[in-house]
Amino acid sequence: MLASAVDTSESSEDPAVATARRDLDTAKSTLSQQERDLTSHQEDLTRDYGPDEVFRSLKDKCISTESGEYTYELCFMAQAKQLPRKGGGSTNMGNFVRFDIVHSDEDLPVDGKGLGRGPRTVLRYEGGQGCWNGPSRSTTVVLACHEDEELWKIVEEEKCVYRMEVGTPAVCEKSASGKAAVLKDEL
Ligand code: MAN
Repeated sequence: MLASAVDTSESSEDPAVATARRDLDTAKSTLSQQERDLTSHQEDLTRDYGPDEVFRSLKDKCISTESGEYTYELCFMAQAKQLPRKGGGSTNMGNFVRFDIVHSDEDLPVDGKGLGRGPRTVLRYEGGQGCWNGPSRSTTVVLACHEDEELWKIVEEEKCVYRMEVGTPAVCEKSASGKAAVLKDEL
């Protein structure tokens, strides 16, 4: 009896089957990536980006400034941090929890980098790193109209309770032409 000329071992899979198997693997990984993207877009749509979604443009944006021994970093709708200038680990000053409004009653400095008078939008950050013998760190970020994002001022009002003053075009009133206009203080 003649030996069969056909090799039936698995290693010599028909090339068409091997191609189909590869295509299937690629399609599966594309599908799972798209499922992850879908979940993240769905989550994004249910998040609060404030009145008229004006804060959507600030998503994933961070600004920072140096003050005392720290660099302070603020990521809009995310987290506020203290980074020691000498190096070392950062301290979480709170995670964004909600929008709020406070009434400001201050003279505007000559350079315009301040809160002025009137209702001002606030971003509240809570549940940061625990303070020794105290509460977990929290930060109130008061926003005022400015041509770009700038962290003007940072104060620790009480131990582990911080307040930042920040300029951003996101809170400027729209003029008739739809362009951002600097808010004028009313007496
Ligand atoms: C660190 C900083 C300070 C804070 C103290 C509290 O040094 O987060 O802002 O006052 O811890 O122990």
